[in-house]
Amino acid sequence: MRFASFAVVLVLALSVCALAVTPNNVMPEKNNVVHGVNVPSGRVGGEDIATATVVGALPYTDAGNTCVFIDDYDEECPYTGSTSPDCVYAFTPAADVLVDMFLCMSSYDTKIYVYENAYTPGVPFLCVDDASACGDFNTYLYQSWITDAALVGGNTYYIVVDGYGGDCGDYILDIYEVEECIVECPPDAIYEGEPDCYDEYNDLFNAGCNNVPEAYSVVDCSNETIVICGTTGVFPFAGSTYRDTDWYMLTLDEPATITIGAESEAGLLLGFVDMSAGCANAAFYSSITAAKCTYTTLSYTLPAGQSVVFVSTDAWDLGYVCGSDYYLTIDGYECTSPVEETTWGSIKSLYR
Ligand SMILES: [Ca+2]
Ligand SMILES: [Ca+2]
Ligand SMILES: [Ca+2]
Ligand SMILES: [Ca+2]
Repeated sequence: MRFASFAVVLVLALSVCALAVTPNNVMPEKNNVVHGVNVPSGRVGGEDIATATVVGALPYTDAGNTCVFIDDYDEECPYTGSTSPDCVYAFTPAADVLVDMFLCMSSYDTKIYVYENAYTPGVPFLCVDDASACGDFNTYLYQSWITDAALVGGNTYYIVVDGYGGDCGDYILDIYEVEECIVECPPDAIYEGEPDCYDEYNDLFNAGCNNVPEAYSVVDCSNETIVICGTTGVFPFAGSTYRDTDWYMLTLDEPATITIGAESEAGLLLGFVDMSAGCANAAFYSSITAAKCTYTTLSYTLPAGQSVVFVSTDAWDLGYVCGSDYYLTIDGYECTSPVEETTWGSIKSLYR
């Protein structure tokens, strides 16, 4: 996978400002700020798997400070080499259940991972270090959020609250049941046509400025309302974490207010990209995030010329599995007839 120079510029910019919203596809470099050791306020979770604190009924919440514990474990997702102290919870659901494990309200750079029934170092059942969607709830300091964990009744899940790099501090752990989110493709929709991503997927399909040569899905303007069904997701590629980015090209003869809307099985980033200077300055005019299973719209008055409607996940969260379905609606994108748009005066001028 090769990148246009624009992507490199963005990565450099992101290392300074990790929260900038961009149409980039590769996870930005993490800045190595450790958020300081907080004053230990208590010892709540268990020290290790053998002494794990038992989680009872859901919803469950607990809070404490990891600095008072010992560093027993670490897992890579995708950062390794952490020396952070950790504590452990154990949960044995009576029946199959879909849950979120939420550390967003914590005050340091957390990491969370889960073992199923046994300690399996190197191959955790689930692992999340940074969930940028936490930024919707708290000052984002790289906290963690496991979404849609499918737990099997009767199995025991060891949930490790850990940290990045060596960081530790106050945490709040919430575990709660969630409903499965399934997005159906509306009737009469057209299909994106990109295969579902997978581990080591090389996204050459409608990857826009994130690939050389550039690639776009060209939107047909002949339908009044356009509905496109596509898929997205997050995947490892060449040692980094990537997301499937989908770039839908619009070409306007004159400025027009376009309304886009989308609903997805993953958290989405949705927006209009300025393509007036090509990929060299591709950046959002306007963007919005859409929580999973929540139809969300955005309007913007685009100038004449080319612009892109961008769809991707809102974070480099491997919990956003490849093949997460979405549908995208585009309203206000109409073909303009050259005859209608041409004044009588200018037509006469053609025959002078
Ligand atoms: Ca650790
Ligand atoms: Ca983290
Ligand atoms: Ca796609
Ligand atoms: Ca794509």
